[in-house]
Amino acid sequence: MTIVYIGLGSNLASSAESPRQHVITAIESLDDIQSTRTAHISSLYKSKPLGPQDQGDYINAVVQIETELEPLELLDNLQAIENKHGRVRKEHWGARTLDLDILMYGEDIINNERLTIPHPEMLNRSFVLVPLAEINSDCAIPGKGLVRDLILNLDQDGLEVSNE
Ligand code: ROI
Repeated sequence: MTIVYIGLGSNLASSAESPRQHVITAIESLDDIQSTRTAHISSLYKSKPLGPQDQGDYINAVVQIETELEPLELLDNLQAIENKHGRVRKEHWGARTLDLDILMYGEDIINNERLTIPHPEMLNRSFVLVPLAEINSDCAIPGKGLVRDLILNLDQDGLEVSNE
């Protein structure tokens, strides 16, 4: 059993669901993955887009799961959930209906064509580290340090809990 952290993000509605609804139903889908259970769910956060500004605000969250799946098996399951939510891969750093990222997989450091873990961008992203610290205040990123220390250096402009 491995403890894994998943980052979720959405800023695009589909015909069926708002960004908030995409994140909520994705969290439900995580618990349906084989040999996997959900342990902790952060609040939903509203965040300003990182990258191109001609896109809407994001809803972000982080979930801690426990899984028996190998990293690439887990990735396959996450991509199936993204596809179910109508995820279309087009513009790099553009709007998306649903993004599911494996942030950390236990203490593992993984570098292959499909996965870089710990997620290379998470250190710079308050919309990842703040929800992560909410569900594990002692969380350490392999090779990088404590999440609560890393947060001190980050701009948290426009990040707010949004449970409306
Ligand atoms: N910006 C925010 N605020 N939240 C995200 O989840 C997010 N995801 C992305 C890019 C386009 C980099 N910007 C984001 O992939």
